[in-house]
Order: sequence, then structure tokens, then C-alpha cells
Amino acid sequence: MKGTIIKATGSQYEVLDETGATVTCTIRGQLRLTSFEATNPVVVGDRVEIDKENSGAKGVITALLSRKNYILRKSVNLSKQRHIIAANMDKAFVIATLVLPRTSTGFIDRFLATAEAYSIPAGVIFNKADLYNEDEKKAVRELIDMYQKIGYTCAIISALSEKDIQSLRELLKGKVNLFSGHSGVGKSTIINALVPDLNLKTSEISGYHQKGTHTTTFAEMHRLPGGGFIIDTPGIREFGIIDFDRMEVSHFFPEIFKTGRNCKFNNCLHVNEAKCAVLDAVSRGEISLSRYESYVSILYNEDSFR
Ligand SMILES: Nc1nc2c(ncn2[C@@H]2O[C@H](COP(=O)(O)OP(=O)(O)O)[C@@H](O)[C@H]2O)c(=O)[nH]1
Ligand SMILES: [Mg+2]
Ligand SMILES: [Zn+2]
Repeated sequence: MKGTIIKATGSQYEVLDETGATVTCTIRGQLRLTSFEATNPVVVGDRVEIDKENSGAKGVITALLSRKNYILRKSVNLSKQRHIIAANMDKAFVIATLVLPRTSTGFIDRFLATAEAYSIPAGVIFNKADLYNEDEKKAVRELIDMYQKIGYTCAIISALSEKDIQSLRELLKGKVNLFSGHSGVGKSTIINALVPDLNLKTSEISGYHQKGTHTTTFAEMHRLPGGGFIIDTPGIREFGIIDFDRMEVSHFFPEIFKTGRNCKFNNCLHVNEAKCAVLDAVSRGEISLSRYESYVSILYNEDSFR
């Protein structure tokens, strides 16, 4: 029978099977795996083939079906080991806030660039709208306008507003949605509001204890009552793009890539070259300066390259 991995904790896997039942599975020794070496062979979102034991509650994963996409964690050291976070997403959202804590556009853009690198449609959800003053409300509207023009799905919500949560439900409906973002932006609060009876810990309860400690956390998939899923990625600070070169960075910024076709040199990095259409567009305000700065920061961050 086929199923989907909803939780992967090292040796045990929770699989949602075709009947809607959850089966606790182990892996059979010789699984045919992906084309590259990863520290974790089977991840949340993976489609698998399982053999159930008679009781139905337990089983064995016998095959991993091919992935439509996946996303990696940024490696903490310089090893070549790849840790896959999740697979088969329809959409990847970064949860951001303008206050408590403020999310930088650099962080948002790195997330969006990573999603581009792995061909995952992406979006930005600005949370804590109830706390924004007039200036912040204006700033968030400008950001949303800018990101929507590039093609990203955007929303502004307060996790405390039932009306906002209802419209978020519509946005997520029927899709497998990855949620990411800095600690404290409200991911758990939003997921709790979307999925009744889940009761994920929010930072008021657990924040103090988690500070400075290395808690092992796993991505987990939650079923939305109205259809669709959320993949929660607690404790994952940053995703990583692996195996790309400097010329490719602009591919991960759609508006820069598009404009760059008009540069004089076809190997233009859009930094100080003559007749650079991207630099012209930045100076005319057609490409946002913050987006351009994020592009340059990835371009010159050696850590980004392998
Ligand atoms: N005022 C306000 N507080 C929020 C909102 N969303 C989350 N919070 C609070 O922000 C803190 C961090 O939330 P949490 O869900 O733990 O963030 P996470 O680390 O991203 O999972 C908690 O104290 C929440 O109650 C919101 O929309 N408005
Ligand atoms: Mg949380
Ligand atoms: Zn250029």
C-alpha cells in the first residue's frame, strides 16, 4: 500500500496510508534511495510503499517513490553531507514579522532564493499584524506589493484573528505547504489556530528552556481540517542551496534574471559591468534595492558555494 511520511525521527516513521490511517514504520534494509548521499534517506512528505503487519498499526517501508522536489538544510559545517528537510511540497512559505522579532528582507530573500533553487513555488506570510503601528502597516504593504509583483504569494495576518486564520485556511487548502521562519514569529501559534487540538508548544511555555540548548527537532506534517497539509520545520534556522555557481545566483531572483537578459555581456554578474540592465533597473527603482542587496550578499558569501 502507498502512503506519505508525516513524521520521521531517525529510525521510526509515521506513515499516513491511503485509508487515512497512521502506521508506525521502520525501513527495510535495502531501500533504493535517491541519486545522492543524504544523512537521512526518507523524509517528511516522501511517498512510500509500505507492508503493514496484521494489526495494521505497524509496518515496514519497502520502497521510496520518486520525489517531485525536496529542500535541504544548510549544513552546519563544511562537510558535504546533505540533510533533506522535506519532499513533495506544493508551496513553501516563510513566516515573517515586522516586530517582535523583525525579520530582515535578507532572510526572506534567502528563503525565496532557496525555494527558487529547488523549483518550489514560494510565498511570504507576514504575521502579528495586530501589533503593527501605522508606519509598519505602510511598510508591510509596500513589501507585499513588491513581492507580489515578482510573483510570490503574500498574506498579512494576525494569528489571533479568527477571520485572518480563516482566509489563511483558504490559501493553504488542498496543498502541501511548508512553513519556515525564525523562532518567535508565530509559526506554532498559527498552526495551532489552523489545526484544532494540536497544541504545539509556543514560546511562552517552552522558549526559556530552549534558549541556547541544542534540541533535536524534526520536521512534521500536520493535516489541515479543510484538506491539505502543513509541514512544520521547528529549529531549522536556514535552508541551503548546494552545488551552484556564482553565475547561477541570478536564476534564484526571478526579476533580476529576467532583466539580466538585456545586459550587454551574457556573463554579467550585475555588479560593476558596463551596460548592465539590472544596475539600470535598480537605479530607476524598477528592481527593489533590498532585493538587489540580498542578491549581492549571496553572490559574495563564500559559504553559499561548494
Ligand atoms: N500579538 C501577537 N502575538 C503573536 C502572534 N502570533 C504569535 N504571537 C506570540 O508570539 C510568541 C511566539 O509565538 P510562537 O508560535 O511560539 O512562534 P514560533 O517560534 O515561530 O513557533 C508567542 O508568545 C505568541 O503568543 C500574533 O499574530 N499577534
Ligand atoms: Mg514554534
Ligand atoms: Zn547585468
